[in-house]
Amino acid sequence: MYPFLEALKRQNKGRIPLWIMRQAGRYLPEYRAIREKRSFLELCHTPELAAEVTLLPLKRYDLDAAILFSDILVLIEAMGAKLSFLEKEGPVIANPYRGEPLHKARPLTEVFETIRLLKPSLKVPLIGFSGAPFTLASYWIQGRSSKDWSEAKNFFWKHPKEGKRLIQALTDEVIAYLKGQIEAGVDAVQLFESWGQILGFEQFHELSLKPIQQIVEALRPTGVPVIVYSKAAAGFAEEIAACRPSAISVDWNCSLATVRKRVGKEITIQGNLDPMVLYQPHDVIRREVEGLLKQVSDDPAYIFNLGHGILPDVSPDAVQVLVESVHAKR
Ligand code: 1CP
Repeated sequence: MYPFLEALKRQNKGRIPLWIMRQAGRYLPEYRAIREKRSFLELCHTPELAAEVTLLPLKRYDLDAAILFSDILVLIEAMGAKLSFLEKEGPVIANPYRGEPLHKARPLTEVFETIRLLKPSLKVPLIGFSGAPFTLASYWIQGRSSKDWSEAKNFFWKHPKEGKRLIQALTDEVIAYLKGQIEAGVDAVQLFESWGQILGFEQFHELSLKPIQQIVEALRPTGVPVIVYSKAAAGFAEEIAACRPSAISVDWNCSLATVRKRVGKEITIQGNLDPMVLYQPHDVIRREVEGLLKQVSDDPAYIFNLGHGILPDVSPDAVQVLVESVHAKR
């Protein structure tokens, strides 16, 4: 019995399951040591290394799930984007998308191999993932991260036909990619929609929700639970729940109790501690976790997580306090 999977079936009576977005990241000294010798993309593309990095946080902490070490952007790289990661800047694409004909992605066999390597050594469920189509399209068009994503937004206004074609192609690729991960053995998958919040109401429906719904429907026959994380989009909680994923993952600018009232009982909720809490003194971390968990104390359909990825300079000791505080609860 895994509390993480039980919670995804809305019947967890065990302890509150906990995992942390970006749990195998730069806040871990052992991760930084590996990164001194290897580039980030090299880690993503080498199964032995990706598997080793996936396991790092589980060696340190009592976590209830592992998440595959990779990045959402390897899928558009496999479709032809020339991707690199620059030290201070993050992802950069040398050939941003301008409406060219689309090619099928190279199968990401190294990711599937990582999953196969990991499965026998794991004592907890393994989460696979993909970026949601709109977030992937935004990086591909913009070519890098952005505050306003004006290039990406403009593309969809100026070239609606090409925009729709791109989103459909990405939707098909995400489905195939996640099916491949499921065949290789992941126990659940999470969709990351990091930039949906830049869209207006109607475009959010068309470019974010519709493809997410299509992906959820396509994966339903596999029986593997799908978690949808749409950052800064708790305003659309009802609409996301209506896509009928197993779980909705929310960031910190909403209350879990209110979200539960809005989405009803037939869906699992994941979240939503503000990652900044981990910079605070240990007693503040304990207090904030306690306050958060009061809202979900007997909820059989709740998974603890941060509201977004853990930040790179958080102290590993703060994470220990966080894990202990959550598990002290139930
Ligand atoms: O070592 C390094 O310098 C790389 C840092 C790093 C890491 C550890 C990046 C670069 N990506 C990752 C891993 C990663 N990214 C995982 C692995 C599993 C985990 O431990 O959680 C996952 C699931 C992601 C997902 C991801 N990548 C998202 C969605 C979630 C989110 O943060 O909103 C996004 C937007 C990316 C793009 C990306 N990759 C890396 C960075 C710094 C970014 C974000 C850039 C930006 O802010 O726009």
